[in-house]
Amino acid sequence: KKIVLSAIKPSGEITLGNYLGAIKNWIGFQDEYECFYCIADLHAITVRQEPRLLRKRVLEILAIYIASGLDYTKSTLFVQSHVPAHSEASWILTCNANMGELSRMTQYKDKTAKLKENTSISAGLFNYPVLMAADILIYNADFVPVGIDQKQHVELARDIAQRFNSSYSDTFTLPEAKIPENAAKIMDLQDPSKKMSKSDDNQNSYILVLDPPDVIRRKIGRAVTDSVGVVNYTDEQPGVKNLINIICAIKNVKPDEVVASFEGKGYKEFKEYVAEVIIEELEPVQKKANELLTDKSKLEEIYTEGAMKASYAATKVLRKMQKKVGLLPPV
Ligand code: AQP
Repeated sequence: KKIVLSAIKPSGEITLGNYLGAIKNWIGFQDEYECFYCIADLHAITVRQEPRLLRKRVLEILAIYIASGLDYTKSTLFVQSHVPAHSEASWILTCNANMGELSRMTQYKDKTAKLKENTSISAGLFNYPVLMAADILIYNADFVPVGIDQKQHVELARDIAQRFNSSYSDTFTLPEAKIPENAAKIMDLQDPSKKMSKSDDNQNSYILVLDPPDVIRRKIGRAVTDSVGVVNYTDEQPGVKNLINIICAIKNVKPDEVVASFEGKGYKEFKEYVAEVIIEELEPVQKKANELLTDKSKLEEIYTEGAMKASYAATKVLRKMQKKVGLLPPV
């Protein structure tokens, strides 16, 4: 079986962007591939987190994973920091990555540009893609389902893998990004020129998977549109285009069909429809996730089992890496 790995970092609560761009697409891989789905808490701490909130979110994400249809009896669901091989492999790969390629990463450039002046930038943020390369390579993942925003990082993982393979000897599978057609990128509701992000300061810019229906209606109602007043699918109307993309990703329909069904109708009606589509999609997920969150011991059981399975796979590759670079066998 081919291997799939993907992750979400608990740097905020899970957004509709994460759900449509990532989780929803992961579900279909479970029968065909051996899947590892991770909660990347070590990636989250590249930016300062409130410790109590971080712990809470990790459990929430696990609950959302399961509630969305990830099956822990088929796939390995685990927390990154529970598998020390990620950190260990990351160091070895850091020594095989170079400053130049890391400086070219657009996510790093965007994130640092967004930080307020005089905020110090952690070396972890710079090294983020190397840790991600470790996440991918220690499972010998063939496919990494991600949104388009993460494609560059997967390509870097591939470059690092190729370099390591040719400097030492064949060690890693070369991973490929798998980008969903429909939901490649969900945009910010307040500024549709940038992607929807869970760590945004403005709560109106995103829909959270656990947002109650009235909050979803309010946020969609406030979503920025334009003065054209006609539902069209065009780059000139990025706000409306984004809402159409959301519908298409959820309902699996084509933009033209959505446009046709709103001919002669205004934005108010259109937005009400968008909100109902989102609510209908998220309600069952919320119900199941909230149920799971009432029994923390079951979630602990699931992530403990996941950590064991993931460690088993990852440690095998890590040992190879250690040996090839010349470290003594572990004692
Ligand atoms: N807006 C989006 N549309 C589609 N897919 C998205 N993803 C993130 N935002 C969107 C996909 O979700 C997966 C997990 O992402 P992540 O949490 O590891 O990192 P991120 O891409 O940096 O996510 P955020 O929400 O923007 O977090 P912050 O604000 O903390 O940086 C990835 O597959 C990503 O493509």
